[in-house]
Amino acid sequence: MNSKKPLNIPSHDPSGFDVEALKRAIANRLTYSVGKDIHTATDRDWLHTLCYAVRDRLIERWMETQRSYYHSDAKRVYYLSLEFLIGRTLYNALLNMELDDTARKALSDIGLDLEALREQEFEAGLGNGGLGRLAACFLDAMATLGIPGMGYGIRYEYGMFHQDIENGQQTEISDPWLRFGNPWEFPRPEVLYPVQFNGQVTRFRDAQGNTQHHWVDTEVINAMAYDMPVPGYGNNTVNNLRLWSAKATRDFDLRLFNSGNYIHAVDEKTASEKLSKVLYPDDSTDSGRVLRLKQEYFFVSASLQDILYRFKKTHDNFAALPDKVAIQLNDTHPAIAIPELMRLLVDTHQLSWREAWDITTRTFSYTNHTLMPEALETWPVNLIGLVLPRHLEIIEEINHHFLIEVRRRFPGDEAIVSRLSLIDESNGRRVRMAHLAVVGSHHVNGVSALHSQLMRESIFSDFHRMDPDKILNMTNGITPRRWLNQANPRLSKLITQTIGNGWLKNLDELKKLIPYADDPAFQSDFLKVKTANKADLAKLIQSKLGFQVDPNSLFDVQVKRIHEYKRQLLNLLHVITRYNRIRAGHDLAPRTVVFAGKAAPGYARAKLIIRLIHSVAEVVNNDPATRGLLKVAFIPNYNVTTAGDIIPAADLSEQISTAGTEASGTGNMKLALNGALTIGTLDGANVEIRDEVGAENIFLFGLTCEEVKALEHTGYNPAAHGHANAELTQALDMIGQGYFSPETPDLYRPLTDSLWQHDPYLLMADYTDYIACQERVDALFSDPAAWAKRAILNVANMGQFSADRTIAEYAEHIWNVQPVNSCLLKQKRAA
Ligand code: 26Q
Repeated sequence: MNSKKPLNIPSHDPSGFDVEALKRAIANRLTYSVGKDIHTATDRDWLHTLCYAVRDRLIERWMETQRSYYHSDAKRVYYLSLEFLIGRTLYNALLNMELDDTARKALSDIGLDLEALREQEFEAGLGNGGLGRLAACFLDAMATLGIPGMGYGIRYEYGMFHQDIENGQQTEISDPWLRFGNPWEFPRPEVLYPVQFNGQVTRFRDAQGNTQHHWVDTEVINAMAYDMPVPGYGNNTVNNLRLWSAKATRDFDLRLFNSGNYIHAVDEKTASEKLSKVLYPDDSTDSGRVLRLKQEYFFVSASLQDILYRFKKTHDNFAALPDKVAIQLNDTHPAIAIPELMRLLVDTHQLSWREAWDITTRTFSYTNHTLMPEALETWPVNLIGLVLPRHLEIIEEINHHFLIEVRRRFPGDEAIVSRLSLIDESNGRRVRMAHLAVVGSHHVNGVSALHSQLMRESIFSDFHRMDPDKILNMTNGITPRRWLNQANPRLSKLITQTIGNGWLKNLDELKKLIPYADDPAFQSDFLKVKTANKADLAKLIQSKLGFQVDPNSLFDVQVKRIHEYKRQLLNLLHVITRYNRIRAGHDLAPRTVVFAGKAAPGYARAKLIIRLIHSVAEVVNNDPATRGLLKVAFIPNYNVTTAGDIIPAADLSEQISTAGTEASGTGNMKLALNGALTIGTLDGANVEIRDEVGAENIFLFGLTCEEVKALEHTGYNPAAHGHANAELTQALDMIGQGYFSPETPDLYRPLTDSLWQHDPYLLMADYTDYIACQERVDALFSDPAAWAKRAILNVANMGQFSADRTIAEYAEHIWNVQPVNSCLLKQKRAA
């Protein structure tokens, strides 16, 4: 092996892109990879066969892309994220390679159905929600723009839990997505890095009189790489997502096996592999578990070792690191990378502190996704001292240098020193990970214009004073390939027939639809598409929930994690108000209110909200007095796949968070891109959606962020709002007094009590305006042409929210990277 002699291997069979070639590939893969024949192959065998045949067609492009990055010595971007919410891969890969029709034909020749096979695939649900899905959209956009980007994360054995509803209540079931194997991953057993934990730091002076630090007596766990290809759309670029899996070390084996207690030894070995076992299912509260900290360091350490190994293949010192490497921290979850890079440069590679700090701060940048205090990550100093003792020393040294600078800038102001310190001394000593991330990064960004502005004014205002150029805005975006082309084939086809397919790579081309907004023929085609999508969703609701909904009713959709600040309860107060009005004889337009979303398993109030939605649905859906004018459907297990089923069928998109709480939102963009009108507050990216589509094409209501602030200042009295509105009182009384839970009348009292007494998210203050706004929605919906016009204008003006735009901004303003064109392969394929 590995002889210096040139190897002599014939070139591999070319992987053809026509129907006959794909059929032969399927035959080969069924036999030689799956090991079955047509008599024994199960549906899953056929799925895996097809995945392998498709994957084969990615591999040459993948290797060629990686070779071109290497040969051009291009600057690379590494996106470090504890979450990648990828979803299913098969159809995405087919569409991005423009192989969907070929595959459909090849399969149908064989006697198989592509759509049926697609449904068999498990989704890679390695994320909680917005932040994880954003990472997946960014990978798609980087590949599509030809940017040398790579994702690093954890190959969780169990992704986001599966949500079941039993008696109206959420139960969590584990998600063993790898049980039948993952045809998209390439295990790289040779890419294995040791990661240390615990132990202690020893110090000594070397011959030059410098203090050296050794981190010793550690427990070591190996990180093994698994690679997943990330195809760009129609450009032959295939980037890489590298996920780490924990493996016990050999050393571990020998040490323990020799101790004579074989069973105990195997137990210990398994324990060390539990690091990559499961994704933490909390999306807004810090769970504070040691295992979570270990997960963070585990994947950060392996990723940095890998990044430095790749860099050193073409460089013999680290001075050029910031010119060749940009590392983006997706929230603070990977922020421990900052002291880790310092440790590698100073302790392992003997750079001076000054040189190392200069390199580190020119390499990292950090994205903040929340302002909510309970979601800001902090770790007890003692815990870090135990698990990562050398990192704690480095964090303290970073803080020491930083606070000297703070004191120099603000002489005599000890208050600002304690506010800015990386260590919070106020309740036990805790490391503020966000401060570490800000201090160690050259740029920090928020995810919508409003959010970035609030960062400057609130949590990072002192940092902003120190360095006004550090905080940037990079408004989030979504990939139109998955969220329009893949999720909504009917609308995609109509758009492409009308304006060509340039929108897939340049979403601004949707503006060409503007002249059609007033065209009755186009309006009618547009409404037909929407109705067909709604009929599909109605079928899904019938099969999953067992009742009928009317595809001609207005589909009112709120899909997102269940959280008090997102105010699913406010939506429900409208549902109840509507129910009461119908019972009182009002003639209201038919509505189907669709909810979907998961609650964190430990978030009791969010779970109670899910239960209340089901209780209300039970009453409303079965009361003949509603005359079929109102239905409530909670679709279980919201994930990337069900999002793709629901979003294309929405007429109305509920984006109703309390102003100032939702950093950006991305579901708002997905729904508008699919022709839903937004009802929303001026929060997160809703503000920019309004700017793009025009205030006349969006339903805005509620307090603005300034008004919220003012109210909190003057004192807020929720009960006053309650007493001032009889319908609100009535709805709250029904919830609180057991109208929807006659067997347990007090069940929902905690929800209503909290609204009357505290109402931290100001539902009571926004209720009246919300109801009035819903009346405007009804009025417009009664005029289909007027509605269609506004929905078309929403689609036409969504170009700004392509993840391609977002990534182009990061590339220019934060990463300083350029696209690399893999010309070689293009020439080869053209020939
Ligand atoms: C932290 C510590 C311990 C365990 C878990 C966590 C944790 C995990 C996930 C904290 C937060 C998250 C996820 C946050 C998230 O999804 N935020 C959303 O990010 C989107 C993308 O920027 C925004 O559009 C949303 O507004 C924001 O809520």
